Amino acid sequence: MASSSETHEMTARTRELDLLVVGAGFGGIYAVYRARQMGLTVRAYEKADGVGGTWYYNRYPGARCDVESIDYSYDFSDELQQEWVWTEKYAGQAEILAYAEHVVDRFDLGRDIQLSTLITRLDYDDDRCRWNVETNRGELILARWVLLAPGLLSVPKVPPFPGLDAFRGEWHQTSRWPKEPVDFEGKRVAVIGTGSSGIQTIPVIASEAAHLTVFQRTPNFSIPARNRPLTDEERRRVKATYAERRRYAWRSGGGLPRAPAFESAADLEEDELEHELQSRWDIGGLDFLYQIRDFRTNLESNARIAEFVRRKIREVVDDPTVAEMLTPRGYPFGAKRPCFDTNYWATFNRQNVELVDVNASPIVNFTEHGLRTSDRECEFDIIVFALGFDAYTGAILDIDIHGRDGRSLREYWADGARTYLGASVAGFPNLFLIAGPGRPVNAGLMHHEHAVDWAMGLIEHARQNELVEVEARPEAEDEWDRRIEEAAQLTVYPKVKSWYWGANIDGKPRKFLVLLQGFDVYQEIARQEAEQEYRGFTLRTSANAAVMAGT
Ligand code: NA7
Repeated sequence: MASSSETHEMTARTRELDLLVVGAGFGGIYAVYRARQMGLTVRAYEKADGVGGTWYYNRYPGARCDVESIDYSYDFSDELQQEWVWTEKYAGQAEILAYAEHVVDRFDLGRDIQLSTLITRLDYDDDRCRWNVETNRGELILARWVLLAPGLLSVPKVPPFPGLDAFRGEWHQTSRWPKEPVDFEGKRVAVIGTGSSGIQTIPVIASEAAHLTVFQRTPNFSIPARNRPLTDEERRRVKATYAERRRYAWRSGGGLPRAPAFESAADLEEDELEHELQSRWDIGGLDFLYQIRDFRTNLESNARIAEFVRRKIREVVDDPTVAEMLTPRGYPFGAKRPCFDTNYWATFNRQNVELVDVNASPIVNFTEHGLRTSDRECEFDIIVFALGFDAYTGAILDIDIHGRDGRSLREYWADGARTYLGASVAGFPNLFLIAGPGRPVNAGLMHHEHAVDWAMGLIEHARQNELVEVEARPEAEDEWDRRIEEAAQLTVYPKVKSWYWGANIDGKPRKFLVLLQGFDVYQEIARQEAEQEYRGFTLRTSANAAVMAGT
């Protein structure tokens, strides 16, 4: 990491870079590695005082990855994947953060990562074909290329409840958890929100607190993760075949080394379906989620899986009224991101846990000692918000970005995000997006590696052809927009309000934010784009001279 004396010196001067990277999560870390390999001068700017992005911030009790640890890791270095020892099937936050820090140390990337620095503004200089970049520390950086990797789930949804200032107890957001442990022992605690973060943290908090009240708005589908330690034998087997495992993942639709066992649940006999679902339910996690290919496109198939999960809730939860409150209805399984849990449903059998449906009893306001719902007053020592994120666009739009002719990205995206390939935006030359809107659902680090490699391929193309500017064409963007919309309409995703289309944030435009065509399909499109010399881009050799016909 940059030492404080280095940092002080850096603030005193203007810096010139080939590539400026925003963020030092897994995307930003890999970008620094790749850029250095290409001989570019590069520097990543990270607002936190440590690397790791999501895994730096989400330190809440129970935070764990929903992708298996052996797959939620970089593929770019076989030495790295052979050396690193994952201890659990689904790694916890601390272990993933340790992995991120290890990668930075192992490849000596820290000297090109500047911590505790927020990128506040980007201005494209049309004449010089470069970006002028400002930080919150008064630095000015001039960069030929900018790569935005500020995280797709990194801007927390602000608690929208009136009176929070009046509350005299402690309150925390799962996604801004303090480094020091929060002591729940003997405390009256509230958790608001039952998405993935809420579902992970509720069982842990319940086991420590004197009393826990869970405020739920929408019941969620959840699958037991059945996390467990990995054995030496499992690790040995994976390491012996890592290359093959990765190859398989690269070619898959989900970016994971998994093939569904069945095409559809719709045409299986009742007994067979029950047997298959149960056997994978017993393994848990991704084995259950990815067993049937068409669950996100075939409503009949989907309904049978959904009903199986609903029955599981009734089997576990003792009180039928509570079981019914916890049961997701009225939207398909997988239309919101399904959660993986450890003892979530069983937690509601504990004497110290209570469930409140905020649709029946809306939260009216916070008070000095707790909160008031429409029908009662509750007192709490600690309140935990697990309200989700301004996904995909939040962190990008937090930066005041001005492209060609001063065009503001906030204005350009006022009706919803538009990109070409999820990688580039018309009017914002020489700027790449790594994990923003318009890409396939992100299942981990290989998505970041692909996004960075592709951007670097275009930078290399520019270097070889003496291009000063590359910029997505508006028509290519229109076509990409249509593709995203059409792909979404073939699935169950639009059938529920979710962060996949901005519906969790008041005032955010409703527009589908991910490409539901699979990682394999996306890679093929991106490969062809490169092979056809970036037809969707305008390429310029000087500020005003396009080198492609028709531009
Ligand atoms: P999510 O999945 O967006 O979940 C947020 C939860 O908070 C969800 O249950 C929301 O209910 C609830 N919420 C949001 N606003 C309110 C208000 N105003 N009142 C009551 N409840 C509210 O975020 P997570 O952090 O759990 O997970 C996000 C992803 O991060 C996850 O999928 C992983 O990929 C990592 P709603 O469903 O909107 O009714």
